Amino acid sequence: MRIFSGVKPTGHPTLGNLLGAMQRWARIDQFRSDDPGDALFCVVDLHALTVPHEPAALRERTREVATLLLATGLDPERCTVFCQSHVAAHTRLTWIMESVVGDGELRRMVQYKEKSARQESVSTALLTYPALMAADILAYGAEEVPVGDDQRQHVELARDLAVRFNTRYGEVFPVPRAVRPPAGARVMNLQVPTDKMGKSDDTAVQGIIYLLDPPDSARRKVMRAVTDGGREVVYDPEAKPGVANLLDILSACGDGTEPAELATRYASYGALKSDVADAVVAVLEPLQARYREFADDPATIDKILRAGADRASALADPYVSAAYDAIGLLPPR
Ligand code: AQP
Repeated sequence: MRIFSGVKPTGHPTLGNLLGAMQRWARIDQFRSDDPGDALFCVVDLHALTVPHEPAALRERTREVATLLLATGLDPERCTVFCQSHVAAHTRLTWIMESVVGDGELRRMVQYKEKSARQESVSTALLTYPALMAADILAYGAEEVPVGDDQRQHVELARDLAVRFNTRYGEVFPVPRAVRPPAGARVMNLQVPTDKMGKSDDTAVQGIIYLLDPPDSARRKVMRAVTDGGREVVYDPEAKPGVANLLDILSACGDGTEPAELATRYASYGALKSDVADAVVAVLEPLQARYREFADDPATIDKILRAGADRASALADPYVSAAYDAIGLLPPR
């Protein structure tokens, strides 16, 4: 079974990225086989070009995200950690994916609608982003894609494209499926609990916990989280999105006890917030300590990314060659 997932260096990674995806990737890595080619985790830097960006900031964020991936506990001996732009297979396969996806399908993607509505001028790359994401997944023949809820629609499209390609041109790609975490699949902004906690969101930043926030600041953000009317602690995401978000965070940071079960343990919002703050700080502190160790050793990060890209290329090239062949492109002789 092969697993692939990625994170965009579009901002400082957040608690949402950790609980919805990165923390889970590190656990998968610990429990799986010893073949490092079975699980691939990628800094998807090409995806960061779909929105306006500063080149110097992109380079910095790419390094930060790669370092954080290792700090979560991903072991480069047991999985493959690399940068998307270092592996040519992603862009080579994107063109093939663009030839099988309809423009209507791309325009229907929720993330495209939301992000294009916020921008004055929209790049073609923002529209074709899901074709690149399908290529990211299919280039490795990945079967499982562990993601947060916001990426499920894109994985569904990758699934459709795999089936369509295989039906039209012959079996090349395994059909992937999205895998969601049991808790923390959609961490919401602490100030606007109806909005996702997003790393590229520059509004309501007091509601976003960044993974490298000083613990005191993270604690303050939790204690100031918007809660809902009434006083009763119940898990009701519709009627009480603020409280439900805190319970989800507590569940994902802790031992996975169901949020509804956790709710029964609290008689006040204050006690709940205080436990959520403790739980968040308990997750962030060791992560930040490991981050600092890796950040002090950039040569090791470079070496890990280089080895990861070499391994990833070797795994992807046969799928890309098979797709080029199946679709009728003459192989070089
Ligand atoms: N709030 C979240 N809750 C749970 N999971 C989340 N993820 C992202 N936000 C949350 C998951 O983290 C993985 C990497 O995310 P990404 O880098 O692809 O996307 P992002 O952080 O959503 O990216 P942006 O650029 O910052 O966009 P916005 O501003 O829309 O948030 C994915 O598995 C994702 O599901």
